[in-house]
Amino acid sequence: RFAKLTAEHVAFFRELLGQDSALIDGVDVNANVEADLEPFNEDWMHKYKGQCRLVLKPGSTEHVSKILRYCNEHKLAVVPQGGNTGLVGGSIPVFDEIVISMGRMNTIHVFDDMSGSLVLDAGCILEVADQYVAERGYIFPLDLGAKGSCHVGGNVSTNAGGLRLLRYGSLHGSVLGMEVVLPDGTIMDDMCTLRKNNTGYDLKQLFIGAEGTLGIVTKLVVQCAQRSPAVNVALLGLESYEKAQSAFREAKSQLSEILSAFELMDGTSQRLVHKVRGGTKPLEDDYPFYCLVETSGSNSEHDYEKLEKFLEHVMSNEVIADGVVAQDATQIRTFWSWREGITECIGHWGGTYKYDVSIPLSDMYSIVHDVKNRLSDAGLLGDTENHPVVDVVGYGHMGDSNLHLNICVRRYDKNVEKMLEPYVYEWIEKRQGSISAEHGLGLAKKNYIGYSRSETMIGLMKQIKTLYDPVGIMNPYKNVHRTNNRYVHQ
Ligand code: FAD
Ligand code: 2HG
Ligand code: ZN
Repeated sequence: RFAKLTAEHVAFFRELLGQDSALIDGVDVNANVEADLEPFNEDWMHKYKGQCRLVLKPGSTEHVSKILRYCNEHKLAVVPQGGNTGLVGGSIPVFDEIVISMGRMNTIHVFDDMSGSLVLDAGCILEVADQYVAERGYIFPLDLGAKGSCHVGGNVSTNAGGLRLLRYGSLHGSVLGMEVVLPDGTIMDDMCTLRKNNTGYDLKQLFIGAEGTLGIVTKLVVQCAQRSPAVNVALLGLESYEKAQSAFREAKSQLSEILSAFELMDGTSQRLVHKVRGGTKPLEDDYPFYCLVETSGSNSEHDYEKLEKFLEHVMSNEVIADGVVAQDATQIRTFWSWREGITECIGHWGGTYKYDVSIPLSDMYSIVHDVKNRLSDAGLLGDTENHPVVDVVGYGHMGDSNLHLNICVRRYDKNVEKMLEPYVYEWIEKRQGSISAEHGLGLAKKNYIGYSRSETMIGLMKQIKTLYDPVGIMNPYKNVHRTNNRYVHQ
């Protein structure tokens, strides 16, 4: 239903963008740009591959507007791309959609050091934005392992949760304003810098988590928080998942307002990180579970004392088997690296099947046991090359009831996939969980939305999609667009 890209289309874009470096033209068969196109056609996990022949790199909102208007009129499908670190294939074309890469739009415009509001382009790298506000005593309200590459526009479009949602809340709360280009080229300017604005429907909310299916986010206003001068981190070793739950309860009650992260890592994930990276483990012995507890407050001594007291309490009550508080900033970074490094390390053997799920805490980890047993019983998990599955790991944002179930494989394999899907989704549905806590639907989960959303809601989502994007050019084949409500059992 889309038009095929021609040299004439490319000529229009070339003239609009005005410089050769602002586009990669693979429509011209003599251009020899295969290697240049490749990074835009492949995702971070090397799992999804597209066949895009044209990458456009707009330098301004006006460019984005003119590109989309033209594409809409000529029925050319597009995929917005930020840092391309998404984990559900949302940023990769399925066929030959045009990639609109946002990296050139990376200006930080204004920071108000009274209110903490930051105005910046969607293509700014998260870490750069955080560094900018750090120099002014503030913190960007989102942090995640891909911060060195992901864009703030990509973060908002996936509604990324990250490591400190527990403290700073979701982007639905901290994004104050937004500029978006709609598929027909209309610029929606809602660059409000105020915290309160109940004037009619809050339209920007629709674009938070829309995964580039409704428009292209070009600018943002983000509410940043005061950066805490005192950050402390403790690492706990625990004998069971039940004990991890008790530790979380205690942390909330004893650390209350200074608690800024509570992350869970199972023993398998830490074994795999150690196998890949080596190094000295923060705790001497191995445990089935680890928790990383972070506090952020204003009084270093007082916070440190509080954290030590908490540690003594959970240790003397045998909630934890061992625990250690980081002694300096370097050790804090080291402790975090055992958590943030998991995603990269577990991909080391070839690939990972990823399930990013929300489940009530009491049940959260049992899915890891059930999946592991299922794959073992099927003879798919083992130590030899003949076994596609290396291991099954569970970790994540315990403070938000968000588990990352990862099946670490030597190769992507249809037999493994059949054992996992729809089994995992059915498991989650039975417990009223969510099949996508923070990574989105993308291509990976678009057919499974019915496990977490009712038919009525899916119907409304489709109406919204049709209203905003009647021609359907925005990131087609992803999210709710033209999908079945429910996976059909083979
Ligand atoms: P991309 O991958 O480029 O795009 C993601 C989606 O957004 C796509 O559908 C794309 O079309 C759309 N999009 C991108 N930019 C725009 C725009 N300007 N306008 C409209 N649509 C756009 N996620 C979490 O939630 N929490 C984590 O803790 C976390 N940790 C991660 C750690 C690692 C090591 C990695 C690799 C990923 C992690 N992620 C995490 C996944 C996460 O979704 C992304 O890292 C990030 O939010 C995506 O940003 P990006 O700029 O790379 O977007
Ligand atoms: C994290 O919390 C990210 O580290 C990535 O959301 C999770 O790799 C994953 O499955
Ligand atoms: Zn996560």
